This record gives sequence, C-alpha cells and structure tokens, in this order.
Amino acid sequence: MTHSFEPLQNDLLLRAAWGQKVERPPMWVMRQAGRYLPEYHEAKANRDFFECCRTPEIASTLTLQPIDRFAGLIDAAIIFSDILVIPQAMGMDVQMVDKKGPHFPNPLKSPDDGQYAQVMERQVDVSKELGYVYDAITMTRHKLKGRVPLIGFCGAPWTLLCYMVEGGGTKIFQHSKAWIYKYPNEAKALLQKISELCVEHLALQVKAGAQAVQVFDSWAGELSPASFKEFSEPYLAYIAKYLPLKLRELGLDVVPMIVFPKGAWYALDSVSNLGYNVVGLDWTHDPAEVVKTIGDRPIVIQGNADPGVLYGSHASITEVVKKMVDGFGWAERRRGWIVNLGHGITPFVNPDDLKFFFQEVHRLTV
Ligand code: 1CP
Repeated sequence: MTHSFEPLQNDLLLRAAWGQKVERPPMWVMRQAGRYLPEYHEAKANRDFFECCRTPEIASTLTLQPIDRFAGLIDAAIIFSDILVIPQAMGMDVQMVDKKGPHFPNPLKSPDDGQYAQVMERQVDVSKELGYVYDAITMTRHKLKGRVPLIGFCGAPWTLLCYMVEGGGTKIFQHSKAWIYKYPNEAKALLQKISELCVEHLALQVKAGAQAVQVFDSWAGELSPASFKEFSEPYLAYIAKYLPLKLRELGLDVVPMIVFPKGAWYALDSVSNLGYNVVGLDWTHDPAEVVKTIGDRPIVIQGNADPGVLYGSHASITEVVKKMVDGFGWAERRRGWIVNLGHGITPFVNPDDLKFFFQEVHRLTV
C-alpha cells in the first residue's frame, strides 16, 4: 500500500539535495528533536527512551517539536528514532540508560561466542521488527501536513558494529579494534549482514513516507584511512547501490541519500564517489578546501558548523555562519549546500541560540 499525503509546501531541502540551484540554503540540525528542548523533556516525561521510539504518537510529537518551534526557519524534520533499532531487530537487547547512553547487556564478544552465530543466522523480518518506525513515519507525515520533508535514517554498518561489540559508547574502541584486526572475515560477514538490513530498513522508511534518508557513520573517524577503506566504505557503497534498486523493486521513487562519515576527513574524495547525493561533514573541514576537493562532481555538502559555537556569543555565531557562507561560495554558487551543524546539537544549548544561528544563515544568504 502506498500512502497519500498532503502536497509538500517547502521542498527546498529536496531540490538542494538533488543539486539544483535554490533561493537559499535549506537548514536543519542533527539531533534537532532532543534533550536541549524543554518541550522534549515535558513530552517524554519519565518514559523509557525506546518506549518513545516504539510509540508512534510520541515519536511523531517529538519529531514535530523543532518544526513548530523554528517554523519558517527549519526546512526538514528527522524521524524520532535511533540507530540502535537495527541491532534490536537482529535480536540484541539494547537499553537506554538515563544520562549514560545505550547499554547492551550481552555484546558480541568473539566469533566463537554462541551469540555471534545466533545473530548471523537469524532471519530478520524488518517489516515486523521495526513496524513501529514505519507507523511513526506515516503518522508524522500526516501531522506535518506538507510543511517540510521528513528524513529517515539508519546507522552505518561500521558504527553499528562498534555498538554491538562494545556494548555501548566507548572512547578506546578496544573490542571494535580487536574484531577488525583479529577476526576481519567475521567482522566483514557481520558488516554485510547489517548492510542488507540497512537497505531494507531505509526502503521501508521511504515506503512509509520518508522523503530523504541519512546514514550516520558516527564512528568513521576511529578508523585509519586504510581500515576505513576496508571496513566502512564498501558497506556504505553497498547501501547507496542497493537502496535505489530496492526502491524500484517496491515501485517507489528514489529519494536523495545523505552519508555522514564523522571524522573521516581523509576520505572526503572517495566518499564523494560512493553514490550518495549529499555528504555530511563535521566541523574539522574547511569549507573552501571541501569545495576544491569536490570539484565539478554533482555532490552536495551538508554541514558543518562546530556545534560548540552554540555555547558562544552571538557575535561568534555570526562569525562562524559568515565563514561557512563564504567558504561554501554561496553568493556565486547558490547550490550544493545544506546548512547543518558538524554533529548533533548538544543537550545544554539554549534553543534561542539555535534560532539565532538559523536567523543569521537566513540573513546572510537570501
Ligand atoms: O532529532 C534527531 O536527530 C532524531 C533522532 C535521533 C537520531 C538521528 C536520535 C534520538 N538518535 C539519532 C541517531 C544516533 N543515535 C546516532 C547518530 C548520530 C550521532 O552521532 O549523534 C548515535 C551515535 C546514536 C546512539 C545514541 N543514542 C547515543 C550516543 C551514545 C554514545 O555512544 O555516546 C545516545 C545518547 C542515544 C540516545 C538518544 N537518541 C536520540 C535521543 C534524543 C537520545 C537521548 C535520549 C535521552 O536521554 O532522552
């Protein structure tokens, strides 16, 4: 069944993502629905995080909060969910511990541990396991009434492998590195399995109403250039190749695909050839250098203000916005740029400072 939704009134993000010239650069920020918003805490109350993800009414309410608050400034919604729903669909237990982050009570220890075999052999019916994500997307599209497009997402295979073997966040990546250096073949088999589920999950999000998709490789920068080539890039490429095929098979139109390989600045040139329309960049990139590296390839850049500037003065926000506007050559090019932060907005930001950031981009680009 395909759904019918109200026509889109603001398609700026989609036009920009397809590489078209636009009247101003579209804006949204990663983690825009989240802990820096007082209304988020109010709506979430003391519910468990994954319970919110699994309840379409709540997930759609949280998705819409930044759209209501920043109406007229924000050009996309991103569905309230998490990258860790794929490991859950693969049969792993994942909890969200308040103020600590994700916790897997039984991470994958080694290929000999029975759990690896179980995860690898399990036939995952994504439509059944993650049906609540698709219901949340469809409900959100109805509630959006065409105000802005809705982005679906998944975690990149490498980033998901890190969580599945570490059991949560980490600073040293002991287990992830043990897997790639000790058990490279088993790590690759797992990465392949995750990649196939990413394609399924993204395709079903599009079927449910997502109008663009983003793949978050939050831990790309933990790999060396050589191991990024071996353990991340092939799987990002797999998703970019097979998602459009899967969409056609389902009788759906292709949507713009965004990849965010955080920290992998050394790989910008090759990541731009993986088949994604948009490459998201963190704040360690200099915009003018990026424009040079991309050259005349039809790649759109998303980013890349230091999220930390939102803890600075308004003058410093203006300065950072000016540097991006100039660096991305906006006045001359008027294409190829989607405004975002270089990573997710952090919990202690004052939402009014994000509003000021959006207003400054608007003032300096129209
Ligand atoms: O507004 C949005 O962006 C939509 C919702 C969204 C997205 C896109 C959430 C809600 N999570 C994500 C993606 C996600 N989840 C990523 C990729 C983006 C990034 O790098 O920031 C990652 C790494 C996760 C894993 C995760 N989930 C963490 C990080 C832990 C670590 O390893 O340091 C945390 C803290 C979460 C919980 C989470 N997910 C989302 C929210 C709003 C929260 C906070 C929950 C709460 O305490 O209320």
